[in-house]
Amino acid sequence: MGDKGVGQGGVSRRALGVLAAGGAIGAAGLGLGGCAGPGETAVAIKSRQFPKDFVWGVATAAFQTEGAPTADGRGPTIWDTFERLPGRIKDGSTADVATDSYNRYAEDVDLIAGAGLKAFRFSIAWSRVLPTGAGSVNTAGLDHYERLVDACLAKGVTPYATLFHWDLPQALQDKGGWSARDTAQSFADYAAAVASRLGDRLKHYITLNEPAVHAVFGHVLGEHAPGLKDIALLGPTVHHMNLGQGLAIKALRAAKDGLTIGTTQALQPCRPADAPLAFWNRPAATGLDALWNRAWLDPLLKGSYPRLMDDFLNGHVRDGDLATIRQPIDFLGVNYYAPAYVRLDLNSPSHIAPASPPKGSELDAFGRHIDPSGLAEVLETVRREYGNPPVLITENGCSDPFGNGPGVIQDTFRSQYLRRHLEAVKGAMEAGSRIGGYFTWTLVDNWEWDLGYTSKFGLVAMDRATGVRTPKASYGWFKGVAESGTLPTTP
Ligand code: IFM
Repeated sequence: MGDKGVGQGGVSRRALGVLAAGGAIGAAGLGLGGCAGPGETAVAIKSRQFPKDFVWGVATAAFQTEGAPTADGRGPTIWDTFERLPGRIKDGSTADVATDSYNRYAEDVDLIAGAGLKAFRFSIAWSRVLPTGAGSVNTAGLDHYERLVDACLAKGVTPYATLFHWDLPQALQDKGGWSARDTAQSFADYAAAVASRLGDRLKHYITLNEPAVHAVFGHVLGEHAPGLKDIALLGPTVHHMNLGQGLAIKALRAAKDGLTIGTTQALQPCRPADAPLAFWNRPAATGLDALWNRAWLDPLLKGSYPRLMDDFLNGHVRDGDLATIRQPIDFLGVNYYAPAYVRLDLNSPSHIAPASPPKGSELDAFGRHIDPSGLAEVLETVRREYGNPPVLITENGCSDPFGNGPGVIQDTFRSQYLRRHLEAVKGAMEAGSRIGGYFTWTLVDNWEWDLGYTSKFGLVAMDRATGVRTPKASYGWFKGVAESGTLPTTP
């Protein structure tokens, strides 16, 4: 594994995968197919029947699917810039076409409805609504999302819109991006513009998607846009994203009554590597937990930052900020893929270095540890330590083995992965967690950030030359679950 820490330049992509839900590591050499592994993780559940009103859905993001980067006045984003820098994207691709969903949205909605799913989580591209991130609203951009929302409603699919899924308008980045305090207010203004126009029919909002990934991978490790490697940016970026979220929640509520508003966090149990010497690595695990999980949950749900964030945040938190951030939410969105393993690295500014899962762990095609108990663990933490808020699982899924060929259509490994994680969800519900829904990642194989088109998380494969979509076996399996509300014992 890589041997450099968070906050030190040059960390390898392979090492980072275990550090972040949004990161993925190349595992071509592992000889593993998809997400299938050698065994089961025993999760005892009393019943396999989910409540009738449980929300079954699928999640996507604008930059990974829409394409059409200049259509109808869209402004450039940080990912348009980053993907063109040499060597940044594994297969040298861009998302200029992606799944062409800006044009094919109706087909996508048909696929969602055809799978018996009642909810679609997509993201709105900030730079379609405000091409330079602030200032005058681009009506044509909002027209597109109105058409998408109407298409969902016409098919009985409830739209859930994420307002920020990493595609910051480039013009805002040019003024400092999220490390600049003004971006927080611009985000709130953008949220208000969306709700004022669409709030009569778009009722469900998610403010931020996985801000930990954006802050760490984009500003400290340089693996994601905006490609910065400066640990001094961590504190201001974290705080201004939290502040922007608080201001945006207030702005949404001021713009329209009756909205349902949440946030989506990439929660990971942070585990010290190398048992039985794990005690030595425990401070690194505690440190990552503070930075990755608690720096977002604590200010929102408890009104404070973890003490371990003090040095990073010094000088950035003003009087009144914590009250602004602590807004009531209607649900907490939890994205879960794998636990993180870390070790103490005294040479790294953060003292945290990524590490491998324990020997013999079951790994997916990314080298991620397949461990549904990690999902149970984060859900229990949310229940016990954060006042048991209503939760939606807003992402969970796995990739086909790496490659540029067509998607794997007989993807039993995916159904198996989903089934095992849904068992963890059901177990958490039986233990008292207030989980109201589950969105799998994702609908159609799309553009996976720095991995380009080499990883495929979809229930549906796509021929990149023609855009033709072909449902995989997991599409039919998930449809059965959504339509019956019953979790089968197979595959
Ligand atoms: O594709 C990403 C998504 O954008 C954020 N969560 C993790 C997914 C899979 O890596």
